Amino acid sequence: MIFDTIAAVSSPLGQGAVAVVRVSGSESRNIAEKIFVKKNPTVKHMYYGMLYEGAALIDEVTWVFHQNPFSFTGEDMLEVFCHGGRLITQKVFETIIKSGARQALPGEFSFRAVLNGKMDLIKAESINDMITAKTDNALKVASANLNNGISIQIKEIKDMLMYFAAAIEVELDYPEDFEQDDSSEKISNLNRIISKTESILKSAQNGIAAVQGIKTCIVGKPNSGKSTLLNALLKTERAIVSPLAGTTRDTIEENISLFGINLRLIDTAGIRQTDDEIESLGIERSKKAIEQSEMVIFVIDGETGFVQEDKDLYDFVASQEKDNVILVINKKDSASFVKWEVPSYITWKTVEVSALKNDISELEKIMYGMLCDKVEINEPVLTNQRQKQALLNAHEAMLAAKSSYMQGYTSDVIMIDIKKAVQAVNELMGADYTQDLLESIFSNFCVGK
Ligand SMILES: Nc1nc2c(ncn2[C@@H]2O[C@H](COP(=O)(O)OP(=O)(O)OP(=O)(O)O)[C@@H](O)[C@H]2O)c(=O)[nH]1
Ligand SMILES: [Mg+2]
Repeated sequence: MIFDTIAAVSSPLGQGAVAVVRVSGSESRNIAEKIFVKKNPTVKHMYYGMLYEGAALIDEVTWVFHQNPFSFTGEDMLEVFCHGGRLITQKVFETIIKSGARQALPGEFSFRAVLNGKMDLIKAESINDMITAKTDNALKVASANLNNGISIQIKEIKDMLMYFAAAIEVELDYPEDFEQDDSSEKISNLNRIISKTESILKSAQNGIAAVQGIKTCIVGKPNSGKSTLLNALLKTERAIVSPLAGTTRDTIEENISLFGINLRLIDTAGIRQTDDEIESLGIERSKKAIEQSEMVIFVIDGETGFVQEDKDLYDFVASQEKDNVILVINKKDSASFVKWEVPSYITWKTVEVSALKNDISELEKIMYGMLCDKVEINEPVLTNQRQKQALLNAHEAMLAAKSSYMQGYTSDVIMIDIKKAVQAVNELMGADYTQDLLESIFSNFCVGK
């Protein structure tokens, strides 16, 4: 595949000893020859030299030229290690752009690596997971997949499906050599593929939780102290807090490591009856956040006690039948704190806290106790919803094929579903993709990766 030549600063912006600028594409060699005044650079040799723009000396650097296909992207690549000041890095980058490259889009290097067959899509995603990992567990999972952990398992499923499809093709081509009613062997082969798929699907939720964070929403009526609690859990002033009810209008999301568990905390708009259009939209989002969260932290304003608005919200949360809900009675430091007996119909774990005074350690312990069994991951796992959905699609097609066998359909009908299953597995690995899908995946990557 031939693309234009791209360049990006691959190290974080800011001041440091060294910064890295990467270039990928067919112009990489010309650019190197031009800016380093060096003809025919030796491949994978680290040079020390001066970087010029025309006659002007820009920086003293080290650099390496990689020839396709033996590079990260599979294209010719140039890597320049310059001094790590903001301005000097920018100048080196601009010199490269003027010499025949364009600014890379987020994730465009990895995107090319996938398109050029240097890695499958799961591995590319695991690189991003590794860069964004905030807990040891997320790092462990990402690093296993970087070593093809889950890719090997998925490839096995694909091979089993292909073998199965090949056997059916032979049978369709030479029907006289086969008995027509030997579907039981096929069903048992299909069952083996289905059960392997199911075991990967079963562990996917833990993988997603480890890498993306366990969705945990903080809900309650306006002014109960949700944003103050978010800040206390984050140990930083992230959300705006004020005595005005209705301060938070939209959901705010942040990740924290709670004793090593990756949590995706969502602060929501306080839920109440309102005619304010924007606030109503926020409340709709709050309800959606509850539906989509694995853990709900239900905050009661300890200064008002449990009022009708809390009861209405209680009914909504209870209707969701969540496993992990914690009732948090906030503002226990306040002189106006009302002691409140939790009614017997509320069976959730309950704790009194003061978000304002950061007195939340009891709450953190309860949260950890509820989730700690979710961090045990000992085998390679899928790590995001896209991957899980693709495998679910494959699973559904396999079940359809099995059901067709049981109902006595002929092999040509069953082949349609087997092909669908193969296609879904290909999508999962990035072998069968749409441009839109790939672009949306890689747009979440950083520039220069
Ligand atoms: N005394 C006391 N006041 C608190 C505590 N937590 C929050 N507050 C106060 O309660 C008020 C509302 O706090 P917020 O955190 O903005 O409440 P909220 O639930 O996010 O409110 P909305 O965004 O409007 O739904 C602020 O004045 C906070 O300082 C607490 O533990 N003790
Ligand atoms: Mg708020």
